[in-house]
Amino acid sequence: MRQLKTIRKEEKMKLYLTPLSHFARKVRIIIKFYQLECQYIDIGRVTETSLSVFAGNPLLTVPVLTDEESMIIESDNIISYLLKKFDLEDKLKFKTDDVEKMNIRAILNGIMSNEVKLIQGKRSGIAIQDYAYFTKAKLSLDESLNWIELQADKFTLPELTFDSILLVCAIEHIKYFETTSLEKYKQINRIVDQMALNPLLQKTNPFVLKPK
Ligand SMILES: N[C@@H](CCC(=O)N[C@@H](CS)C(=O)NCC(=O)O)C(=O)O
Repeated sequence: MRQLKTIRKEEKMKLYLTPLSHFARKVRIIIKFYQLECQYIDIGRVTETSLSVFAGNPLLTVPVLTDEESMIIESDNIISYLLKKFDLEDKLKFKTDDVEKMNIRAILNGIMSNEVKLIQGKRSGIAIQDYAYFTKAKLSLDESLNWIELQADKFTLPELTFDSILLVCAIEHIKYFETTSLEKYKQINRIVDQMALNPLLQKTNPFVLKPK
């Protein structure tokens, strides 16, 4: 029994993901930034329905982190767990109780979720423009981008922060999947173009991971 415990303790952390997942990308950037040891498990397709594929996550979503006996779900919870477990200095300014920042994060996460809805809808083969559910998701995506465009001064360039990482993950995913036009968002494009030069962000860019 004791031996079994030792073996388990030596097991690497595992991050279940799909390579292009923007939610998983946030976590991967944090793992790379702090040079943590972690094995990446590509689950294949997010449309999988088996619990075991998602390491037991009943929401059937990625990312999922497994570590020793724990299973952690939700990208931001995983980051919080990593910072606490490894007693990491919060160099990327992840921790916050600033309401403006919290709203920016909620809206960027919402953009990412609405994009998942639209992509999944298209993949299922239905004419998504004919359904109010998807029309609203697209409207919310565009309204949220308009809102973020007006918050450009809250992103402190050229410093790499969790908020700028989140913005890059959301926007580059939209660029890759062409979910909506980004042309009019001058401030967002300016920030993302500047941040995207960071090597950590470059390595996890969807266009680099899976060139079109
Ligand atoms: N709020 C979750 C969102 C996770 C999520 O929606 N992940 C997508 C992949 S990017 C997924 O697994 N979707 C599966 C599905 O929608 O069926 C997080 O922050 O981790």
